[in-house]
Amino acid sequence: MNPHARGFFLASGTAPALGADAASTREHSGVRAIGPVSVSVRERTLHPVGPQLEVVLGDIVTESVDAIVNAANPSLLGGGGVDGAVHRAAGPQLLAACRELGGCAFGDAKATRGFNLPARYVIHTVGPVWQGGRAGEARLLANCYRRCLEVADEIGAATIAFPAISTGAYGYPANDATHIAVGTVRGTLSSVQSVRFVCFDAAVHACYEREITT
Ligand code: AR6
Repeated sequence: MNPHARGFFLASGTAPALGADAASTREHSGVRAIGPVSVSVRERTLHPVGPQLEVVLGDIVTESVDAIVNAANPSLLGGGGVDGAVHRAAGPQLLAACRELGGCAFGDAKATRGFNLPARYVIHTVGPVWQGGRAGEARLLANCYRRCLEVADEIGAATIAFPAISTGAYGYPANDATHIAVGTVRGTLSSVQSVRFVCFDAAVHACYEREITT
């Protein structure tokens, strides 16, 4: 049967030339007809597992996503950088909500509502302080991204925006941090559909652009 006559599409997303022979199309490695267009099929062999990734330059507090991630400290009671911006934009109720959480360990993550932010939730995570790279910093940073995605699943957040955790006051080299951020998000199974990496400066943005296209 000619799949195109029945409104079939190719899982690779590549439209065949009109009139292409269906049998020869099936013979192309990695390309096969998988069903009518009205049916949504997730083909693991053809669609990489994981959310859609985007890199943007901007201020994370303006992001209209289900959850933004805050690069916090273990007290969860505010600070500078992203943390300061998030608390200012969310308003004083955020601090009150954070007090209820009783702090957060390095590499862990906890959620609050977003209050005055466009984002519905804030996922607070605590990245490692850079100490030269031999104090388990890479593992802790990967844990942050993994835990944020787990928490996003728990609260039903399908769209999420991350800052470049630990690359500011905590001193993590941006190149290495970016590699861990993108690699961990790509390698973590979750229900999150869209991840935006929001960079505040051009140098970090360039790192992400490079990383995401490799
Ligand atoms: N939106 C997006 N990214 C931002 C923003 C913003 N509004 N502001 C800064 N960045 P940092 P850390 C970038 O220092 O290194 C706080 O005091 C920034 O350019 O916010 O994890 C906490 O309370 C950098 O690339 O977080 C902790 O004590 C990245 O976000 C400590 O800083 C992270 O910078 C956490 O340090």
